[in-house]
Amino acid sequence: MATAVATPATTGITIEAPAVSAVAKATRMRMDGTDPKYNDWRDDLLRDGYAVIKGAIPRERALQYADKMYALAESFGKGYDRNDPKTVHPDKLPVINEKGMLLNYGACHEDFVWAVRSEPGVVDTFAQVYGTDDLIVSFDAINYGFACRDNLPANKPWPHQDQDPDVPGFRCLQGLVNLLPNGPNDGGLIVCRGGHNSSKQFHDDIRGTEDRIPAWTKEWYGYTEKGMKWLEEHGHEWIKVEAEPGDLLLWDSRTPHYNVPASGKQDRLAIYTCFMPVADASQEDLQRKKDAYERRVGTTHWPNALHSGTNKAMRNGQPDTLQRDVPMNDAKLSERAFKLTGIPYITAQ
Ligand SMILES: O=C(O)CCC(=O)C(=O)O
Ligand SMILES: [Fe+2]
Repeated sequence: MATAVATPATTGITIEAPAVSAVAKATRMRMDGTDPKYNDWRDDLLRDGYAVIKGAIPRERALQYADKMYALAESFGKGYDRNDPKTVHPDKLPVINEKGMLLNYGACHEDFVWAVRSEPGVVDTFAQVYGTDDLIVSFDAINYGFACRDNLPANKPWPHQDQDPDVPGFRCLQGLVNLLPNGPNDGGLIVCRGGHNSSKQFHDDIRGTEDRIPAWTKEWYGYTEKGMKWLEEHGHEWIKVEAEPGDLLLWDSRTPHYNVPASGKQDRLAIYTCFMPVADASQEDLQRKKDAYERRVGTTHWPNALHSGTNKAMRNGQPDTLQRDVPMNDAKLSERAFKLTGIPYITAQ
């Protein structure tokens, strides 16, 4: 089947990422039970496996990014209109999975997505965790958690961790920037409090005793009913994280989590932002990352581009009638944002 290629508009307003401020860097967090007390959100992260950094992006700017994100969904011209809840329908939207993720169409390289990734309050938070400014960022999805869900496929619970269960210890810190008011009924991230600290014990207990949920990558593990029971028996509670526009949510990749659908009238819009020190990536990783960047495709949340995606959107097993190989508004990267692609750290050509 032939597919029409939508020509992205080039007249959109380009958001340039603000400059990153200099922050006093602590040493790298150890995340292994030997960290000192920090008297800030880092203590929450260590204790609970997740933390909320309030106002990482100023509220007004977060709302502007939300506006851009709505405009992107409308730009496909399929009929979605943010002011008409009836248009929250798969036929009127680009391909968005039941979990709310827009994975194709170059969306993860839109200017506003890069602007969010390179917001000083976001980058500096990760710099504080890792004790370095030399960081790379994932080219991860953006999430439309629509409130009016009558015509959308169900988003059933998918408790998981985004880390190989056979490789214990802290390896990756995941993040998302929340763009709209996000209360108890507004959908979004739900985490199993303290699950990161029980992770090794959990996997040692459960390994080989259950039928594993199939995973497409080693860096993913799905919690079965048996696993969920274990977490409950070990005193872990599931917490729906609440946030304001501009808050940054962080979680340890060992912490069990998933997202829940909205049940009220408020949409949930989020942009995943996951960073790691460039020193933790190999030159091969950086080459793969460069390739993903140049093709404007996505990655998973792993910033070392372990896997990269495709911009080819598939709808019900067929290529979508609308395709975009490049973003509607390609980002003009600041020097700091460009460093986050990892490209300047490639030594061999
Ligand atoms: O949307 C969320 O809050 C969580 C998403 C998530 O768990 C993932 O992308 O792996
Ligand atoms: Fe996840």
